[in-house]
Amino acid sequence: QDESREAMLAALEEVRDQFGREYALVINGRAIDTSKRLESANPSNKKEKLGHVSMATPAQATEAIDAARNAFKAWSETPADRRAELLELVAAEMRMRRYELAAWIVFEVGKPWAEADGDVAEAIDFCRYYAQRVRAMDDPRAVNIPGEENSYWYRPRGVAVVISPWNFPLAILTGMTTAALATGNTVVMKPAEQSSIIAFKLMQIFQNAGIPDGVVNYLPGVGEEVGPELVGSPDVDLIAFTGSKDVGLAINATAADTDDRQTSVKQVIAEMGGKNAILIDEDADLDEAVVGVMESAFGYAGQKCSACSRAIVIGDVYDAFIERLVEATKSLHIGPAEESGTQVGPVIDKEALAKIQSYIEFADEINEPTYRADVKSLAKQGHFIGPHIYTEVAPEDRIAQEEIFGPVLAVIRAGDIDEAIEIANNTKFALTAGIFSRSPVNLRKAASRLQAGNIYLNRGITGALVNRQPFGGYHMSGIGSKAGGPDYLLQFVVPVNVTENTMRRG
Ligand code: TXE
Repeated sequence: QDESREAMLAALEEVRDQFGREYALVINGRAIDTSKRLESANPSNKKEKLGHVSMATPAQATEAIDAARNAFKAWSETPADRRAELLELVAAEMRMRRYELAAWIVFEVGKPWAEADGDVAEAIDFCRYYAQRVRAMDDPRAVNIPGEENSYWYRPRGVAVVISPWNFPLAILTGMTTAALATGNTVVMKPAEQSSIIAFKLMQIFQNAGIPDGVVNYLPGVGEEVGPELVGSPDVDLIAFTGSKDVGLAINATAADTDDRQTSVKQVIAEMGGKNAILIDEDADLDEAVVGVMESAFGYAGQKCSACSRAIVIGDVYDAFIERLVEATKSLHIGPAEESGTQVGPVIDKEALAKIQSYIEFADEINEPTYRADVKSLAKQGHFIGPHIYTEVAPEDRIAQEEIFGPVLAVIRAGDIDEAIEIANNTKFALTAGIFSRSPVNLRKAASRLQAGNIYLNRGITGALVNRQPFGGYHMSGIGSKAGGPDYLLQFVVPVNVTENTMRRG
């Protein structure tokens, strides 16, 4: 414990010494500066500038796609075992640089220590798991029937564009990119503007591992500016996106627009938002429920797609639950992400802060929150807004329907388990859900009827371990199968069946 604390403190200092540097695009292994630069800032301390990142132009997006296209043949013919080996080298370097990478996540996206460390750990898990899966896919299963041999082969789709969000700046970018690379595709990475330096560190690690030039390209840029070229280009075969519903739907529409330039129908994988509910019934262990709801709602200031933004309380435990939840929330330590004791840090930037505040102003008009943390002093130095708990919320209220992506929890009453499940299912999202109960009947009803891709019984609803809880939802929460699961890689390839008449075998 002390050792990792010392290591983290040292890493934070080392990373501070690196502030102020310039970061260029990397296309075909070459660093390319551009005239437009974005300054990356520390959300915990607005005055602290972390560095300048070149922003790509649409023409450079085309260049990056061409580089990936030119590198595709050799990479797709690289044996799966070699591709897997390179990903394992990537994982090894991440493990060696674990504290440095976590420190960058603390500074660039305001994630407290433990969660930043978890982000790095998840990135390592993705590399190792996809390396293992692609090896398993590589031996074509021969399904023999007399006189015939059938075998299954996988072809990579081609050039993949990966567009990632800032809230899991290393894990999600790594997961989507290594899934594409493991299966023989080549990649253009377009990281979120707010986490481009972390993405640069990942690019460095890919290069250090020996992934050939052009196989993966680093294209920081403003989504609205380079997005149309990245998504519309006829030389792009797959788009893997994680981010907001609105952008995901726009990408899906552009990708479907197959004018006569297109050479393939693009595969789109989109992980989008959530409006996730935890149910608490009369048989719940209230202390467990309070911790589970609080951590899922206010961890990383509620900036997780899997976060709990609705607590649906059944029957007469409602008052007891709220009383304990408010007491526990009051004890949360709110502060700069770089301080070891911080449990709730800032939100990502002033635009996010303004969006959350507009929801709070709207909610205050209906009823004052039962609890509102006071962060006045912190708000002078960073983008801080503390946990808010609204009670007696109507299921159709905006704060119970729309994704706020901040530390705002709506508590809703329900008469019984059936009504609670109906309320939980009544949003356009279907990402995560949970229940705290010791009633086998209610647990079974929740597991069989809640509409969500990931359901948790008697524990928090964030945190999906790679290979244990493949992650992803449906309805407006996503398109495609579950990251970190066995089927995920199948979206990046085309299965090919080969049938041989063995009677003719020489
Ligand atoms: O999203 P944005 P953010 C969701 C989360 C929230 C949102 C927050 O619920 O709604 O993402 O992340 C690029 N064409 N999830 O603000 O704005 C942009 O540059 C092409 C759910 O980052 O959608 C960035 O790289 N690209 C998820 C990326 O899209 C465009 C987990 C995401 O930006 C673009 C994490 C355009 N027109 C966050 N406009 C899950 N379900 O797992 C922007 N971008």
